[in-house]
Amino acid sequence: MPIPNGSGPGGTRIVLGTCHHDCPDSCGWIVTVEEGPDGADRAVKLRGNPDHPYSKGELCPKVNRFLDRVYHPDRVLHPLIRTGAKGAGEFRQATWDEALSLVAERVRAVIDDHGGEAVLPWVDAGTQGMVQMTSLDQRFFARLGASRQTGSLCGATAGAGLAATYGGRKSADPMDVRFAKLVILWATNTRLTNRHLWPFIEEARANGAQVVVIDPIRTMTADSADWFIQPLPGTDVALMLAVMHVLIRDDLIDHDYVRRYATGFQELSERVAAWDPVRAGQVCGLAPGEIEAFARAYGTTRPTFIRTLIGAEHHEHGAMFFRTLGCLPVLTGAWRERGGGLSRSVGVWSEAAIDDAVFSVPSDTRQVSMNHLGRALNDEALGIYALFVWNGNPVVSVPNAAEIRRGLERDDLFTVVSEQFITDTALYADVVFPAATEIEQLDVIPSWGHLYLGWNEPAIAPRGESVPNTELWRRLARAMGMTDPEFDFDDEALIRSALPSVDVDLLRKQGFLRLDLPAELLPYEAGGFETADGKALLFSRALAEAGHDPLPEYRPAAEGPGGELHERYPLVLLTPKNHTRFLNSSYSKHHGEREGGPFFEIDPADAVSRGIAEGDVVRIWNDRGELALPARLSTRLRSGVVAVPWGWWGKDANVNALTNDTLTDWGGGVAYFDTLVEAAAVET
Ligand SMILES: Nc1nc2c(c(=O)[nH]1)N[C@H]1C(S)=C(S)[C@@H](COP(=O)(O)OP(=O)(O)OC[C@H]3O[C@@H](n4cnc5c(=O)[nH]c(N)nc54)[C@H](O)[C@@H]3O)O[C@H]1N2
Ligand SMILES: Nc1nc2c(c(=O)[nH]1)N[C@H]1C(S)=C(S)[C@@H](COP(=O)(O)OP(=O)(O)OC[C@H]3O[C@@H](n4cnc5c(=O)[nH]c(N)nc54)[C@H](O)[C@@H]3O)O[C@H]1N2
Ligand code: SF4
Ligand SMILES: [Mo]
Repeated sequence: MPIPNGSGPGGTRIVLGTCHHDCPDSCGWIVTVEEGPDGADRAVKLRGNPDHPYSKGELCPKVNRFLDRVYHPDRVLHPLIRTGAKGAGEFRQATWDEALSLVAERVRAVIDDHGGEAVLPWVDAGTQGMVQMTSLDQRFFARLGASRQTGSLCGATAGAGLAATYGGRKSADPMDVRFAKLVILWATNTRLTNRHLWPFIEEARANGAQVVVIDPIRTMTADSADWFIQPLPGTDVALMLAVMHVLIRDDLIDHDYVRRYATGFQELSERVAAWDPVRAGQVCGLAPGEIEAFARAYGTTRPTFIRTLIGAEHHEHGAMFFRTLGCLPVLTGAWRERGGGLSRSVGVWSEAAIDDAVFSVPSDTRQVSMNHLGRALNDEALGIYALFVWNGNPVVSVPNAAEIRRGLERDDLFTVVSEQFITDTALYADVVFPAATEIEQLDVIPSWGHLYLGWNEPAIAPRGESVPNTELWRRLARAMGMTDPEFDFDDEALIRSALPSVDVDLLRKQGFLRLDLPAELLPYEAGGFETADGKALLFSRALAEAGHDPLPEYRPAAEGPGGELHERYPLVLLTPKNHTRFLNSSYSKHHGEREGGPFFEIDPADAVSRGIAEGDVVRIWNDRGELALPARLSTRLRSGVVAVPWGWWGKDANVNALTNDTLTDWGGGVAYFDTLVEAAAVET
């Protein structure tokens, strides 16, 4: 029998929740709560909910220890006011009233002197819960007339790329991968970043499917694949063009599907005619025979399931990657079958269930890219004088960290951070507000990796004086004299109002609820693309009008091989997620020792030519910054490509000191992975 929310044996209580992390898996969890010696509830166990249809009772190495985070001695439990220099991390404890008054007074002064747009909110997905990620803040900042955040660290470029071909962002149900006969994990490290999908892939494999991984790094997922294809970073579009070349040349096209549901086949055919596997192989660093074999496998197997997430969007031409990838299942008609098509994010389905009118009021103030935080803070003409950060740690997660630090050090900038810990960003705050953790706050988690909404019941009261983000906005709104009745809504009222078509009581009782969608989700089985005529755009006039190539095309990154900087900085630096115990920039401070410290991975040939030996401390640098890290000679990488795991904090470990802040072609993301560096052993 499913475990209902609230029951529990012998004086304990069982509380159903959902992992809030920015992770596609949105696992269901169960918290066991006991009355502690002081009479207050204490969470004593947090485990996976075995009834959850997707995560099936398993969590992951970091969240299995989530209670360590909740009860960690370093938790911020009271409001803090800065006493030392910015960045020094010297604070004194303050009362909520004092901290709120200070913020209200300083923000009013900024607005009086410089106008509302001198205030900038910066939020990421530290919790991706519906009300605790971003809700009442939208109303609060709109009332201030603040600048609006635009762009995205994650997802928007991929979504915009797919939308350029499909008109929308629908995806195949990830769980349907189990019906596939060919599974292509293209620029995604499933076993690390999407681990609960792996059993479904194994199910496909047990039924005879072949698993292909396409990645410039031989990741743990590549090690588990049947076929690993290792192109040079940022060259996949050339590979896709050659795949399409072979599909058309060998007539592996579903002509009926293309005729009915696509436009521009003729133009695309002419474009890809020039991209035979030999030419693409030169660009990608792959043997033409391997490209031929892959293209033929794609064109002759059914169903074929492409799985991709975010890795490929962190390039200058990231949107073009997804726009081009979207063409492949159209050409073969792979969308027709369960287990076919392409799956990236299914967030579009949960977004459709959310009516966010209660959260916001219209605002047409200027927009500032969250990826250019450093540039914005250092731009006198832009004039940002107050910054609010919550659910994020931009010093560690945004490119060009040195520039961000420089901006945060400004004496005339007033910075407010809501956090659970003193992160590298919170170090620069004038005021830190203590943030509740997920087991201390109510929310609904809309997943982007499966089709279930997750309920998150608070298991314990917020520790110390910490509060959920919604409560912070309510208190700040009152302190600043705002009177919208919505600021009096409690979290449950916000949730109920934002989910008009969802049976919230059933969701709460079960802990999860499948979105109201057909059991067999075939989004583009019969076309129905979200374009004007319902057809996929192999050729896109809209792209041409926006100044892009109307057809899929490969372009090298400006900061990449062949570019101007390459001579000085001959190594391409990749900085993807690499640790099972980290979630983005979270946990590295607390689980770092168990992950063995940050390191610099380099191919043995590249190491030898630079006099670098295993374990040597290596200086890695470019015009933006430098790091010194121990070398790991690694056969996971091709020559000319190096890697540093991302997520570590500190001036000497944060790899975003080096990364490229060029925005992506469209979609507002950023080109972390088009970064060039040079490296040398440090003389000791
Ligand atoms: N070099 C490089 N950089 C990257 C990436 C990469 O692959 N390489 N990946 C990018 C991607 S995809 C992403 S999504 C970003 C993520 O980057 P981050 O912003 O680092 O994301 P998280 O670690 O998920 O969360 C950030 C903070 O949110 C806080 N937080 C969690 N829950 C709450 C809450 O309820 N209230 C409040 N107030 N705070 C909370 C946590 O304590 C944490 O410090 O980084 C991007 N940066
Ligand atoms: N354990 C763990 N799990 C996580 C996270 C975490 O920090 N730790 N973060 C979560 C978040 S916010 C996100 S967005 C997802 C991201 O999930 P993924 O997209 O799966 O992860 P990434 O590490 O961003 O990138 C995946 C792969 O893309 C590859 N890649 C980079 N450039 C290219 C390219 O040009 N071509 C090809 N073919 N491959 C390329 C990288 O080498 C990497 O192996 O993971 C989530 N899950
Ligand atoms: S971080 Fe991801 S894998 Fe881990 S418990 Fe949360 S949703 Fe599941
Ligand atoms: Mo992300």
